[in-house]
Amino acid sequence: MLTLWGRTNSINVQKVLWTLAEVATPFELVNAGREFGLVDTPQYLAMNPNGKVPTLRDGELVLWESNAIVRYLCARYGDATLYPTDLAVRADGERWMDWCVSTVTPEMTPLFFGLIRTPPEQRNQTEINAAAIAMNELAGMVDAALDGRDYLAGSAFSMADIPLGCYIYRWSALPIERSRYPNLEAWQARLAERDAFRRHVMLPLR
Ligand SMILES: N[C@@H](CCC(=O)N[C@@H](CS)C(=O)NCC(=O)O)C(=O)O
Repeated sequence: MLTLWGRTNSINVQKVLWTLAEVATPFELVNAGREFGLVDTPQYLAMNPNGKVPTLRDGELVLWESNAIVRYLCARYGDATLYPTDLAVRADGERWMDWCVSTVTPEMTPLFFGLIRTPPEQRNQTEINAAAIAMNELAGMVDAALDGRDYLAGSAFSMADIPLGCYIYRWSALPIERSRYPNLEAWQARLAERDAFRRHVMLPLR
């Protein structure tokens, strides 16, 4: 049985919970991180020296970095569309997964923490405003990429949709000004048809 360490309100853990539900693989969740602690214990640090969640164990394999876990689960337990066997389709999708970490996460982190986890009187409104403008532009790039295609890597739902799906949901639920992006909204509506997405990602922000 697989073991996942994490907490259900962590976006990086949500990616993994969503993926595990897509591949319908049983697992045990061990609460870890923030209020649950555990991540600074020697036992946990021996598995994940970052002291962060998520961490996944599958037999001998212990894995951290949420996107690496998503890729692994899709390759190991998914099918030829979830982990595309066509290398061009896979590369297309992997590009969006990497872009999510390198480009979207640095804007979404101050936005989410500033608005959801920081009391109003302690907020850095200048930082929040700048991140909101940057995120709106990035969302526009995703909207343009989705013009004429249903999913990020083409016509089928794949692992590529998971990390950005989590971030775009959060962005769309934040109390900020956003442009209307029809392709992006249609893609979100498609994701919202998936039980796994609704169960693990479409949750109140906290
Ligand atoms: N790049 C890492 C980031 C991991 C990360 O920053 N996790 C956050 C939660 S989203 C964390 O562990 N925060 C500290 C905690 O929960 O105690 C990944 O994608 O897995």
